[in-house]
Amino acid sequence: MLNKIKNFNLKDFLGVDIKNEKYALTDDKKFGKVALSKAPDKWVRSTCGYCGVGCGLYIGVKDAKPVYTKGDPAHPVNMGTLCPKGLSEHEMVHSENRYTSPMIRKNGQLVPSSWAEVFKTTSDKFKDIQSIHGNGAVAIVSTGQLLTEEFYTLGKFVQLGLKTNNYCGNTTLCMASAVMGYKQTFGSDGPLGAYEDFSHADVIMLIGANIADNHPILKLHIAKNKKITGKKPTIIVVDPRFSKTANMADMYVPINPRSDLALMNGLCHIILEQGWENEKFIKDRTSGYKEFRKHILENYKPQDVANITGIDVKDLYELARVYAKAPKAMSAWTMGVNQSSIGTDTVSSICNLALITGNIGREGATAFSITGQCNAMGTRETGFTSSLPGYRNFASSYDREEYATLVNVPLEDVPTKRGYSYPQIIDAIESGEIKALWLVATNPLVSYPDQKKLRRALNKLELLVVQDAFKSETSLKADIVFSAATWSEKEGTYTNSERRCNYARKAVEPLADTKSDFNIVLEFSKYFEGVNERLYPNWKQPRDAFNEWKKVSSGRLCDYSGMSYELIEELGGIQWPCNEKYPKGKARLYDENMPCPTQDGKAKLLALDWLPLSEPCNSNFPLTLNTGRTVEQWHTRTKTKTISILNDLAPEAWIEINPVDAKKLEVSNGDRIDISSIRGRINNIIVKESQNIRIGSIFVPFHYNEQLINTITKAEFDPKSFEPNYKQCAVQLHSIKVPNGIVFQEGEVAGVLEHIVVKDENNFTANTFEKIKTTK
Ligand SMILES: Nc1nc2c(c(=O)[nH]1)N[C@H]1C(S)=C(S)[C@@H](COP(=O)(O)OP(=O)(O)OC[C@H]3O[C@@H](n4cnc5c(=O)[nH]c(N)nc54)[C@H](O)[C@@H]3O)O[C@H]1N2
Ligand SMILES: Nc1nc2c(c(=O)[nH]1)N[C@H]1C(S)=C(S)[C@@H](COP(=O)(O)OP(=O)(O)OC[C@H]3O[C@@H](n4cnc5c(=O)[nH]c(N)nc54)[C@H](O)[C@@H]3O)O[C@H]1N2
Ligand code: SF4
Ligand SMILES: [Mo]
Repeated sequence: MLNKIKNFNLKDFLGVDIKNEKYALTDDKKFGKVALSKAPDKWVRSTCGYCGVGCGLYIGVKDAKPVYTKGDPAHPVNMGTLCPKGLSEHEMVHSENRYTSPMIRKNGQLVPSSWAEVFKTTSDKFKDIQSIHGNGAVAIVSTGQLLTEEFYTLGKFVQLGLKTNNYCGNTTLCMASAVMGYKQTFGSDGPLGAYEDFSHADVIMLIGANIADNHPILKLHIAKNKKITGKKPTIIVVDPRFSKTANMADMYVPINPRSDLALMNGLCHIILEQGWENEKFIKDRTSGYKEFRKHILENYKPQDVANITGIDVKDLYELARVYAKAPKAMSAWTMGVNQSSIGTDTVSSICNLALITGNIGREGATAFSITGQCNAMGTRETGFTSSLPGYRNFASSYDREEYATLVNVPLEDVPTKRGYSYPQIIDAIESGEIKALWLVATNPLVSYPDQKKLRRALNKLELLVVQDAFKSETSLKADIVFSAATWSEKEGTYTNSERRCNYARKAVEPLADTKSDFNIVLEFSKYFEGVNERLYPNWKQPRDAFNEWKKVSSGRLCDYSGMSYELIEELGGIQWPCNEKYPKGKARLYDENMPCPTQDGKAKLLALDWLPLSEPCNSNFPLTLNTGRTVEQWHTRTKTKTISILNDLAPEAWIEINPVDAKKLEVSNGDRIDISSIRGRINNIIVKESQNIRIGSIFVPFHYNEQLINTITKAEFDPKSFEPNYKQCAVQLHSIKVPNGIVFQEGEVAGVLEHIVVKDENNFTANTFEKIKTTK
């Protein structure tokens, strides 16, 4: 790869004479491929700020504004390519939806203010509340979308400055189950694999991950596989919905909603029964095998698993054979797995399957959690939410002492336990225990489940502070807005799904009276006596935070000590750990030479159980609601709704519904219907008939405030990770002709796809979808 990078001619690609071909800024104006009026004055090398893939790009700047983005051909993640969001990213920076100054609520109206006024008002109120109700009465919820330097600086301020441990992030809505699953299996968080595993695996099993829409650039690494291995990998897609990604599959597994844990246990059962396991690997590298084996053989018999998952016994055998017999098999998952009330255990069950077949720590053999936001990893590592910085354990006095010494704070300042998680914070606001909430780069009034409960809680707050770059639904309800700078206006690092730390250069100055999140925290801390001097001695720029983070992470699993901004740029990002032993980083964790961070250095095989849905369909709410994303929109659309090339393609929400169910409602494509659950109702959503969705299920994207699907989703959380069960709840649909919705006949249940679908030769057989039926 490095050779390829060196040989690549950037000049030909960009059509500009870049002075330093490796990672240059240029002010050359000769642009062959760009209209002269749009030709940037300079190109600045940076990183995409949307998703966890972490693509390298160049930002074209003209008249001090970002006007262009181009994929960085020298970057090993995307090799010059960008997805539609990356390609239009410059457009959001100057959208009309940006804040241009801090805001304060006066006489019920949000009006422009000064930094001095918002900092003074907020700090006075925080101090007031903390002196009356205790430090914990101020809570903070942040995000996976700041730079690592910003997370580290913010976390330090919250825990060691404000001294509240009621600190969590929107990552709890997203990656928390992967974190806790990795922790309980391997002893620490940390995605095991690398993107190049997609290029080397014989079998790639994607579970609840619709990469075609949500991580499109990963497909490039799958596309390289045939070139490298000489044959096409077998792609297995496990998803109750025939997603765009399922179109790429050789084997599509139409699993019943949220039955993945049972599927994994069932596959393990067959593998153990058939003797297909890797005995040596199990003996040398895992613990807990005896108990695990007994549990699986006794409780997950193929017929029982078939009943739970809706996958035929013979198909289960075929799937187990294909995975177990592959020299290199990898699994990768995202929200179809994490966002469940048994998400943590489902993650560990995927790891169990990889462990008993020895598919860990080798090229092409891994159990890989794909991250969502651009810097979900950064916040996981720098910590202060579910762990102390550097994956240190709150409960370990050694870890606390080491951290206190490294950053020169009194030991008693370091929290001894995790505070409330995100949903617990919302509960504590509702019960009156928490009085002030500071939200940083997250928009819960669209993204949080069970909006009625959330709104009840937010109404009880004495102070809501929102730090956002855009006019989000939540910031418009705030008492105070800290107007943030955003991507391209600030400098620092993002760490992607494969633990690759990428450098994002600042290309332009922050818009109007906005400040980078780093500067906001640094300056706000000055309003608390002695805090700035104590926590940030002589800090002026993100590099100061990065240097401390290098020190704090040194010797830990997520070791950044060998990195520098310069080396990161030179190598096209660096995968941690990076230290004396691995000066250029390390592609994958837990290979033969790297024990797991458990007591015995081995990974744990865990005996885990599937649980049925807590809200199964019933006669009033006979359908299962699945929610998720589309390629054109980003989350709550603060960044994408003003970009016409994206928004025009997906301007409003829709209900994806099987034609059989549409017929029952007497509706067809383009009609509008209502949707309800026990928690609420939303009106007038457009119908999109599709064979891709099974009978008895519907899919609605969650991006749209105008058709707010989180009014309907359930506030049910995984007890280990606190992640919401966003992907399944019971709903009804109402059309004009059938206002009371679908009624099932006596004994009739929602249908399933009859068989696992295997691609013959090049394509799915034409009758694939004829197999969809309603079972009686
Ligand atoms: N365009 C775009 N890209 C994004 C984002 C975005 O908003 N827009 N967001 C980013 C973020 S933060 C994240 S977290 C990722 C999310 O990326 P993904 O996880 O790929 O996204 P989702 O659409 O939420 O859900 C993935 C799939 O899970 C399936 N699913 C539902 N229930 C089940 C189940 O019970 N079992 C299985 N196996 N599958 C199930 C759904 O049908 C869906 O196809 O995307 C990132 N990339
Ligand atoms: N029903 C349902 N709900 C879901 C999901 C689902 O699949 N189904 N997925 C969940 C998941 S995985 C996620 S990650 C969440 C995402 O949910 P949110 O975190 O609420 O989504 P975003 O729209 O990304 O919010 C980020 C906010 O940060 C602001 N922002 C952008 N750049 C900056 C910056 O540089 N600084 C600051 N201070 N602010 C900035 C944006 O304007 C935006 O308001 O949604 C969750 N909600
Ligand atoms: S795949 Fe993700 S990181 Fe890459 S360009 Fe698209 S949004 Fe940006
Ligand atoms: Mo996410």
